[in-house]
Amino acid sequence: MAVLIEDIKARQIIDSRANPTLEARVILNNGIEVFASVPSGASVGTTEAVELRDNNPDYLFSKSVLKAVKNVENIIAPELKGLSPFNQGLIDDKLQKLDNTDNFSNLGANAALAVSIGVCLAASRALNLEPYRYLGGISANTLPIPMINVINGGVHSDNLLDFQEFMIVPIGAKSFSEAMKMSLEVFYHLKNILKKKGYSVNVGDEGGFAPQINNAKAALEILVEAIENAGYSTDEIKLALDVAAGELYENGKYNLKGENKILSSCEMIEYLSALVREFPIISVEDGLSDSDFEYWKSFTFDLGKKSLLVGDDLFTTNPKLLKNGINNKVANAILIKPNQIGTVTKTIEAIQIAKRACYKTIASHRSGETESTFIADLAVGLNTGFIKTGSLTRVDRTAKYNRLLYIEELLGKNARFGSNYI
Ligand code: 2PG
Ligand code: MG
Repeated sequence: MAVLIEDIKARQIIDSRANPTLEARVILNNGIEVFASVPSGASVGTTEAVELRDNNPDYLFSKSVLKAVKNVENIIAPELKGLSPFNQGLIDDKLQKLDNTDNFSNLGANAALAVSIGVCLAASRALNLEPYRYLGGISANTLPIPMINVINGGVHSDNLLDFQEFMIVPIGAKSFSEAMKMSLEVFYHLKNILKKKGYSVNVGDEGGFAPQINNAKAALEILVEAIENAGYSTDEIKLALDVAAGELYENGKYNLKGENKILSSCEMIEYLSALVREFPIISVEDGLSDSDFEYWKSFTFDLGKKSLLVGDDLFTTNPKLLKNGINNKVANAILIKPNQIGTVTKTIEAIQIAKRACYKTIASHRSGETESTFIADLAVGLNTGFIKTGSLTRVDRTAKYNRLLYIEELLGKNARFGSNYI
């Protein structure tokens, strides 16, 4: 009997920030049923695929996703019923055609992606394969290097830090589990340092601490201290930043309110370059705004040899925007967020384009998450090299790390770790 999609259901569930989000349930004719839910961002790139919300002010602050739920059940499901779940490309193409726009502004990227991931998971289950194996085949053996967001700022917290994420990157680890162990140790030491200095150790949206520090340099100094107190050197554990500069960009300038600085594009480049010179930073994400494209060229020219320059809002996982960036020698790495583009197929295309151009790839969560572990499998399946999925607290974040620990165990002695390859 051929394995076919029998039905697709959807419902509204709750994300880690108490916002509604969407979960699809894909049912196959052999009795297999899988769930797939989608995350949601707070710092959203202007070119992201559209997350459909109901905008009904009388219900859940306009944030409900009941229209998207209906779109799955009334528009998408009837078209996909009877199709093979193994033809991901055809299904994703159908989703795009049904929507009839590039950015899913009709059906909603939340509706489309939940279905797209659901079909992928159902297909892997039908073949009795783990999702990473289904996605990547026999060569999918490499665990990504985690970029762990231990201090939250920007729109992910209510402190005064202008930059959104301060991450530790345990590149000296020999394995993914060792990377987790090293990072946990730094996390405990960071907590102690913050406590001693009288800061709050409550956490922000992505599970990192959100102390009332008001400048990047002070946060970076504390991170270096935590790494050293944990007994590691800054050769073994590096730092990464997500500036999320689009959130700071006002009238052609970067307004760093916490630091009380208003910087031109050139000054912002100089400021970030100085931080990279002073601290063991190996990656700077969205160091400039996505609307500051011309200066991205000088930024890449100046800093691209010393650091990963990661395009998140800059590329929004969009193959066309990435190609344009590559042609213009802008950035040298891309953040991969499936919900920015709306389908598994387009997500994979973006990863492949990046790799062909020698751009590094980082599989990423969103600041509003669910218990889904799909990006962990995506990172191994597509060998992204890196993953960014928040801190070491909050189950919405640790679910992904725990899934990677399990994949490492499944791979046994075949398991490889990204840092051996950078
Ligand atoms: C980012 C992400 C994830 P958000 O900017 O990289 O950390 O945040 O989901 O809010 O866009
Ligand atoms: Mg970002």
